Amino acid sequence: MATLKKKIEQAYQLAKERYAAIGVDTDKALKTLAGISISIHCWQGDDVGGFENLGQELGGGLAVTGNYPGKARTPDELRMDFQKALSLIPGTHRFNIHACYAEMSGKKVDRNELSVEQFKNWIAWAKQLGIALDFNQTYFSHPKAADGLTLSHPDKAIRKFWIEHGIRCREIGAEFGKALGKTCLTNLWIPDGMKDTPADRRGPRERLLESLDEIFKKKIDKRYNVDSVEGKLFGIGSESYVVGSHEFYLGYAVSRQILLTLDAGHFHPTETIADKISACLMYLPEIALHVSRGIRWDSDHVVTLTDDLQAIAQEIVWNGYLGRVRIGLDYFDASINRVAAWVIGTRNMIKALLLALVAPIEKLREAEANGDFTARLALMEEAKTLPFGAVWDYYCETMGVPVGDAWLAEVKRYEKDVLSKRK
Ligand code: RNT
Ligand code: ZN
Repeated sequence: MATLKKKIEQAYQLAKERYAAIGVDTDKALKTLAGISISIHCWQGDDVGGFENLGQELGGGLAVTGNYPGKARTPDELRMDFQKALSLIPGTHRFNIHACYAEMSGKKVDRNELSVEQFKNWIAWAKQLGIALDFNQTYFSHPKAADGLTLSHPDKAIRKFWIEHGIRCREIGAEFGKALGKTCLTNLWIPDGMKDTPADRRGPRERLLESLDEIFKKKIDKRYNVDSVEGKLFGIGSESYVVGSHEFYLGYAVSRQILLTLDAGHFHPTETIADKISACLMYLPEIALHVSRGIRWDSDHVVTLTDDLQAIAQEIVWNGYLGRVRIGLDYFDASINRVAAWVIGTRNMIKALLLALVAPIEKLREAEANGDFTARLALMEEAKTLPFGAVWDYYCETMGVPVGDAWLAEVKRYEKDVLSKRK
């Protein structure tokens, strides 16, 4: 009887022939796939808690639901959990941390005074793993953001505090980039908005624009850090008005030539970000994504292999945008095993990219160019049942990670040995 490894290889050979018949080179697709890094968000590991211990509830209109046992309580636990997740995900990926994951080592350092000091353990760890880091300013879960306003706050002193925070984080991002040899993306999202109909939509936007210009005034070497701004439609407590809306930031990013972050959960429920990618990239050199899955609202569910996800991957791959789209994940589910949540969402993102890479895009384009929309639709539908699973299994096997649901047993073991002992 052939070993499992042998069977996976045999299945791959058959699949490879099948794909070759429609002009798709699966070996080449897998090579490309291995070069794609996903920026995996730290905050799935501890329900967006962070380590500042300000005694502050999660703020900024963000909500995590669920109380599955075993969440990371310390930076070391978070690092350990993430390493477990990484061992079950094929490829080399990035870790995306928030400013509130600073390690204070006994000192109390407020957000406007943070420096690389508080992140040196993160850097050392990333270096040891050979991964890159991304970064985010934290404009929530803080007394000075308790009223849900930060960079657009009417109080100048509060704005100043948050402007300082913005600058400090860009400096820290640059240190990440320098230390790890991979450009850090520092992503700015603020919760600012209003629960009920505002009388003044203009003032806060003018103040936000001014604050952002202050933050981005300091020139930082683009080899080390690049900046992005992330808009949103609404949040909890900001249902009627969000200062940093999509249009606001699209205009801002284009006029300042910085990156724009499109979060899949930040638009109307039936609006998807896939179609926005090629439009934004007409005017921006690079964009960033927060791939998420909103259910009825920006609920940040674990990313699954939906049509939406596949459409996002197709837009990136088919348009040749792999070098211009920084793919990041953004979800937080506290109702299931958090390591599993990382693994499921990231493996799905990678699967979606692989599906796009092995699609018969040449044939689809040809049909479209010939005005043969019948063939385009027929080929797209037939492609859905090609032996993709065999290619994916082979990828996992050759990348040294569990094939199929074998990773789940690993996570269960980790839960039993480690997570369940956390009280
Ligand atoms: C909030 C934004 C933002 C956050 C993280 C924690 O709606 O999506 O990206 O999820 O910064
Ligand atoms: Zn986001």
